Amino acid sequence: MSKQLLLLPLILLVFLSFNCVKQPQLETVMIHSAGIGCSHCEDNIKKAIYALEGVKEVNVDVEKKNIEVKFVPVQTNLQTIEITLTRAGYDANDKKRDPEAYENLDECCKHG
Ligand SMILES: [Cu+2]
Repeated sequence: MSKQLLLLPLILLVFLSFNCVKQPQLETVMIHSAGIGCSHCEDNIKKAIYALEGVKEVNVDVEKKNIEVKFVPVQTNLQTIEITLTRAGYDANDKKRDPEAYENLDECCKHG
């Protein structure tokens, strides 16, 4: 058997194991929350969402009141993230904030 023929399965094996450790495909969602008003809101939101399993990245646009979340789809989903936001005192798309959580926010974060 030639050397080349022996090398082929080895190359295939390396290639396959590379595919196995490949990062899972992330899903990106955009959530609108009218309650975002200052950088303190940004901290609150990041803290709450990063606590969820599978969340890889959270970006808050305070001016546009948008939250971009990147996550592993098998570990969490949009609905879970939205509910987490409402429990932190913030509206999330069409879901209304938890009034009690809102009352517990710092005064600077109560934007009506
Ligand atoms: Cu705030």
